[in-house]
Amino acid sequence: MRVLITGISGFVGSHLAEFLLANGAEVYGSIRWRSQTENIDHLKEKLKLIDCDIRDASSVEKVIRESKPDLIYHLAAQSFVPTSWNAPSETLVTNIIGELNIFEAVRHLQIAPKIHITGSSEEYGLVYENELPIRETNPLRPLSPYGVSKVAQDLLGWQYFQSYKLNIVRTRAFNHTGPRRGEVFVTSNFSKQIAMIEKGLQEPVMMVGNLEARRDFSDVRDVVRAYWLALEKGEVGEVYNICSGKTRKIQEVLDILFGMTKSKIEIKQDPARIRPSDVTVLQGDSTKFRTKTGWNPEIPFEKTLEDLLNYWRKKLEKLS
Ligand code: A2R
Repeated sequence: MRVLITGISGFVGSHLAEFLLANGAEVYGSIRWRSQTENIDHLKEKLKLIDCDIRDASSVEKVIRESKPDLIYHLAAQSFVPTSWNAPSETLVTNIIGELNIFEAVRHLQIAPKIHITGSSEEYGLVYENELPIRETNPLRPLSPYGVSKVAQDLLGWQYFQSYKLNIVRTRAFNHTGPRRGEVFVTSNFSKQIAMIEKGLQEPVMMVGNLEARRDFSDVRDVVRAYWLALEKGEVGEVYNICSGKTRKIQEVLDILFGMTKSKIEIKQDPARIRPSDVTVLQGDSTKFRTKTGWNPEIPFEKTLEDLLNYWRKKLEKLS
């Protein structure tokens, strides 16, 4: 089985690569010459990495021609919601045109890989209390340029399946975290700050944003297993939510992490961390996916946070 992962050097890409290698796949990955590769350095010997910028059609065609994939996991993206406010144009071009380039290359090369399109709960955006938990049929009312880009990716996947019968399965993953999560994401940011405080590299003051938001968290290792199952057992043309179905306040994330450190830490609100419009509650319903594939999340949230905190402790240890 030949598999291409775009954005393999990212957080999810590195975990998916680990999962696929452990399951005997031949793994190709797209990276850019300036990509940070620390997430996949431990796998480099086993991976076939090809230089590619997904905004460039010829570059995308080359990576697909060279890898001849049976499966494509399209993860490469501008993946961070706050950045999409500062760089909306780059977000839209990378996420939408990048995906278009993949579809067009597949058509042009006349191959028929299964393609996984990585959507997001941010597509749902504004959700009313009486719509919870969110099913795939919920209206899409994105509240950020990132959310809009993911809606467009999702609909483009639907359209290319309808128009050209490309074998596309779309998922909408809710929040996922774990070791190697970028430090701009809340769970990782809190964990890093605690590790810094423990080492005396930061005053014992935790900078926070909106602690009232409620999110539906899963472990990234459960999520990459879901992505695998989406192409194994999911139906082409369909879209599936991937989530735990349980929500936790961001305050609760902080409380769990504080329970894992001996440091006494003060909390301080940072206005820069409050978004222009934020989603209050995101709670998903993944019944459709579970019924189709038998997937269930297996890793408890406390274990996910513990592994993430230990990841940061180890990383700071290496740096010192
Ligand atoms: O920026 P880089 O060179 O470090 O690579 C990132 C890659 N990427 C690109 N690759 C090729 N051409 C581009 N123009 C381009 N822009 C970004 O996407 C990196 O390898 C990956 C994104 O990794 P993360 O930011 O860690 O995202 P994560 O959490 O792994 O998300 C994976 C997917 C995305 O579609 C998200 O929107 C979705 O899951 O939630």
